[in-house]
Amino acid sequence: QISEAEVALFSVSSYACQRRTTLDNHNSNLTDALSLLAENAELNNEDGRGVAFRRAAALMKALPTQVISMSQLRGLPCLGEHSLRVIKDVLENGVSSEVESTKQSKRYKALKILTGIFGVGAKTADRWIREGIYNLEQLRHSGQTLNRAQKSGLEHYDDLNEPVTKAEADAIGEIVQKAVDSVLTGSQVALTGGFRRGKLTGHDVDFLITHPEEGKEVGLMPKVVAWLESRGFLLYQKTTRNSYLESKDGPARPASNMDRFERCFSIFKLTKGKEQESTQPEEQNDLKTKDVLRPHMQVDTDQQLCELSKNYQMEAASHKIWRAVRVDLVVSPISQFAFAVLGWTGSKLFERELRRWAGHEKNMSLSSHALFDNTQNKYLRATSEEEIFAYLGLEYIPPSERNA
Ligand code: TTP
Ligand code: MN
Ligand code: MN
Ligand code: MN
Repeated sequence: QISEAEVALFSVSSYACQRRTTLDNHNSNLTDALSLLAENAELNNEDGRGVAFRRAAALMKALPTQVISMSQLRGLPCLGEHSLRVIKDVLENGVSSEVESTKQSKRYKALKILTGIFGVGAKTADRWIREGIYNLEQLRHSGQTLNRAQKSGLEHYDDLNEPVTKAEADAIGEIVQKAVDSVLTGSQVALTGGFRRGKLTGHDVDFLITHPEEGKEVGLMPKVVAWLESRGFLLYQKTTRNSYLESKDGPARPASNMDRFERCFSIFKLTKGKEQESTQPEEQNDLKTKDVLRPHMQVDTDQQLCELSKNYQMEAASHKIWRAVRVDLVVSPISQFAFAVLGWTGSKLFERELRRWAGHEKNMSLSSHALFDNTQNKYLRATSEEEIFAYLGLEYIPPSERNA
């Protein structure tokens, strides 16, 4: 038993954008539990609950040591009744009963599997579940109409659910740089997203493309995509025009340079190993069933067949010389580049908290395009992330400490 006096109390700011959150998490038992409940809430379209659990998890990630007693949490922000109950359960019993029952639930498992398909969101997954579809096998046999993204997502399901490594992100970065150099000299490519924050793996790779001369970036995305496509680097792509002017989250803006933000959701075909210099990805080695299922093999039972099929799939996977990787490409004019870099570096909660801070504490509107001061009724120009933090009255937090 620890006495009151021995307990170390924490002092933590209430906005995640005021805190330094590295990848060094001393409370992963607690943050895993809270993150799972956040995810479950999001999968059920309960956004308010989702944010509450995300904030609680982010707060626990920012603590400098491991929490051992509830009394240490006294006075901390962001911890609601529900989150405290979950934390208490984990501290006292090693696990949270709510987390365990959620993990076991048929609905949660199905939502995870179905939203694991690129192009499938919580709403589509919910509709399928109501129609009795709980897994990929049932989906494949259901006769459901899938859109182009979902077809691609289903086809590359295993690859896309396999974490992307930093080495793979760098290899793709080289290809993107080459594409961009080829279509417009002087263009710049920046790695954003989780990899910019120092994460060792990610669910995708995010790039921001710009050109130092304002206006030169116009029309760049279709050219980059055409270059990549003609060399067989893309398994899927969907390019979207900038919709900034029509969007509700940005301030209304008269300038015309705002409708130039373009973005491309893609699936890359990444050749494994060091063959990256070759601009033409080689065709997959066709592994024939006979290589694994040799003629002399007797298959008597379903279990044997299942075992052989598993071996075959493992063999096939190990022979495959390429993998599918989700890649996000965004083109920004240089005048908005600092805002775009800040907006695309994440984490998602850090971004959400920056915008909340700007609105609630500074009467400003922050987006990935601009910062508007509602008091002075003007846009605040910036060419670096440091300037944006300064406008917001925040201490500069480097990307590696934005892992809220
Ligand atoms: P993600 O790629 O979704 O997340 P991540 O890179 O932090 O983590 P992961 O390793 O799982 O890929 O998003 C990266 C950032 O991009 C995120 O901070 C928010 C921003 N973003 C937008 O601005 N608009 C969007 O529509 C999306 C999806 C992301
Ligand atoms: Mn530490
Ligand atoms: Mn990412
Ligand atoms: Mn992304």
